[in-house]
Amino acid sequence: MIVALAGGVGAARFLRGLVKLVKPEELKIIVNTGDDEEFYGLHVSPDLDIVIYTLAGCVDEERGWGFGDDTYNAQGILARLGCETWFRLGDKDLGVHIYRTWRLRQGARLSEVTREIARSLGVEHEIIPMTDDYFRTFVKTVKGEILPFQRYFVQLGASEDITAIEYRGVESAKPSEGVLKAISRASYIIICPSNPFVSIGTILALRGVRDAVRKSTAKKLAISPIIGGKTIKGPADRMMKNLGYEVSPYGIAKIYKDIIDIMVIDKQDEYLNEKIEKELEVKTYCTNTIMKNEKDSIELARFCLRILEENR
Ligand code: FO1
Repeated sequence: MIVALAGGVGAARFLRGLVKLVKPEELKIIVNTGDDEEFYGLHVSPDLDIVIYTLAGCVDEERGWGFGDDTYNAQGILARLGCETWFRLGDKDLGVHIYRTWRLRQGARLSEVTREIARSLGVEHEIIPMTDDYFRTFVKTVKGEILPFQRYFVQLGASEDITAIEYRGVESAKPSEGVLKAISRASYIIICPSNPFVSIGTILALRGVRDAVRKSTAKKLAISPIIGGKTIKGPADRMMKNLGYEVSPYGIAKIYKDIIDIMVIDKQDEYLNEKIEKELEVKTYCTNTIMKNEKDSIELARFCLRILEENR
């Protein structure tokens, strides 16, 4: 069985390839919920939705989030009513958030509701929120403001340097049911190309998770979200620089050093192979990691599965 740890767009683009090669019963996808936020009283789970919509084939391909063919009538009215609309929620997307909020208020767990949403959109692979409990990522900017992640990322456009990342709820939030067991029983663990702090770092920060990954006998592989000193999407590059890490696959390997056996990096960064292998003792492989279409995603997933098998 394979366990994948996932954030938003980068992870979803990798997973759309992986699901073409791995049967539903052989894969569990554990997704970050630190970016979750309330808008208009509705519970929005951006990374869960990004992964679900992508695997369901209904995501907006260009943006990587939201439905591809959505309209914004509800937010048009909300704007007239004087509400903030900087976080774009389409009409179809709002339908999902209304359903999620309604079911949570009925007492359902986020993991149950996620299963219902995924199934109804035709996703067969298992998508598990990292926790059913309250957990929120906050970012402290150089100006001293402490902002919820979406305010920093979307409203501010991640335009300010940060000094710290805070995980609210981390002391009490438990990994959702089955997460620790899946990690300890997995043959392979794949860390998707996601932000190491606000996507994967949140999952690993949950009680027992980093330890479970470290102790698991699975072969563990991470795909670098940093390519040629930058991220394709999101603030990982800026955050790494601000927090004192080298903005490169070497910096990523350093963050995961204790929990991975293998790093997959882009061809552009091939010159770092030796440094990662020698200094960090993490086996490193190069390939194209830029996923412009489904074919690229399948090729990268096939590459990762092949090297995991070779290293078994
Ligand atoms: N990202 C944006 O840059 N602007 C938006 O208005 C926005 C809305 C949005 C709505 C639903 C959803 O599921 C995701 C959305 N995202 C938006 C993406 C999201 O902010 C981030 O990409 C993730 O949280 C980071 O993985």
